[in-house]
Amino acid sequence: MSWADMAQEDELEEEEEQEVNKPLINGNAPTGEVGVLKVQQKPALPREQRENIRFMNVKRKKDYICLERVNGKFKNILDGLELHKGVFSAAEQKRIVEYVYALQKMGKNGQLKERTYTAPAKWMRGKGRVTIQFGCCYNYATDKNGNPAGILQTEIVDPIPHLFKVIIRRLVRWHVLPPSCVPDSCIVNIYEEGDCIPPHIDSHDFVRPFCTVSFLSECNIVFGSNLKIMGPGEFDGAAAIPLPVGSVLVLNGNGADIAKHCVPAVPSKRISITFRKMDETKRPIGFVPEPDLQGLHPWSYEVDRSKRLNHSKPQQPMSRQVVRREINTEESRDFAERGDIHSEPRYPTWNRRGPADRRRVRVNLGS
Ligand SMILES: O=C(O)CCC(=O)C(=O)O
Repeated sequence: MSWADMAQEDELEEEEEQEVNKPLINGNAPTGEVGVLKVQQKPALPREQRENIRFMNVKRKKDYICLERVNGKFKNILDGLELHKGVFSAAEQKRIVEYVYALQKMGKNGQLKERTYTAPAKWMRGKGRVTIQFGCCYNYATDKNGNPAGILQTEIVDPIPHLFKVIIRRLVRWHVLPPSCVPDSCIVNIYEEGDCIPPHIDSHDFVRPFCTVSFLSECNIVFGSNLKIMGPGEFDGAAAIPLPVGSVLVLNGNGADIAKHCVPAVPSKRISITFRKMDETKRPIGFVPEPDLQGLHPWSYEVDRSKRLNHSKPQQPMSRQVVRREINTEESRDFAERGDIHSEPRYPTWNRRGPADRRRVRVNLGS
């Protein structure tokens, strides 16, 4: 990784450091004046080691089960889903949300390309949400011009913003998305209270897996081979998965292709960003892949563990890269043996939460 790349990766963490280093204001100072209590120290560990620790602490759930009869056979319709919790810290979420608001403002002011920003013409419960698309223009359903659902290859939208590329790089480095599936498009969904996304299966103009990152408030995403519309923004399905803020839901396998998914009318404002890689034959005409999203590699767990143990030693970016490459070779062998390119240490099984959302769905698969 070059110094320039390291500087970019720093960006999400920078916000966190600023929060930690903020002076604490003492409103009860004896003179009635505002006093500074103390200035907190910079975190003792270098940034990279802090990031390693956070990476190692991501909680991953990959064992979702919900059996439904599909074409006469029982299938686990949630097979292939993964929830990665704690991928973005509170400070990082704040930074991303503020950036989304800035984009929304630009969209409203006509400062983004016409098809980048879309807002419902008139707000009605259960009728859509604000969307901001980058990389490609995507139609969820056949539009009024008769264009079918999928990527509109002749429409132009803005390219993926820098901050979202920083997010993408983390998703690959932290083993959330495989390096074979580096997203080259994304869609920001801004849900006001009562907004929803109706039942759908993502178009195969996008390869699998793809993922969605959650911000601002937790809500359920509902899955089922047959999702019923119960009312405006109300849907009934076989399974509901709570999406905590700062988490990433990865959709693959049956969870992406057999089960439909939807987000029923949200109880409070929420933002999600869905990251997807386009099928190369479906890219917009003239699309040029982003050079700074090429050649990304997941971190090696082995190197990270040994670095943590040796964190008193000075870090040399060049030698680090060499070591990582060597260990990565072993790691790939290890992964190949287990037949799991998306592998990681095993985590204890999560506690199951009771069926909290019985009214709408039969199973709630919270942690
Ligand atoms: O908001 C979400 O979490 C889901 C978004 C989604 O399904 C989509 O963008 O296709």
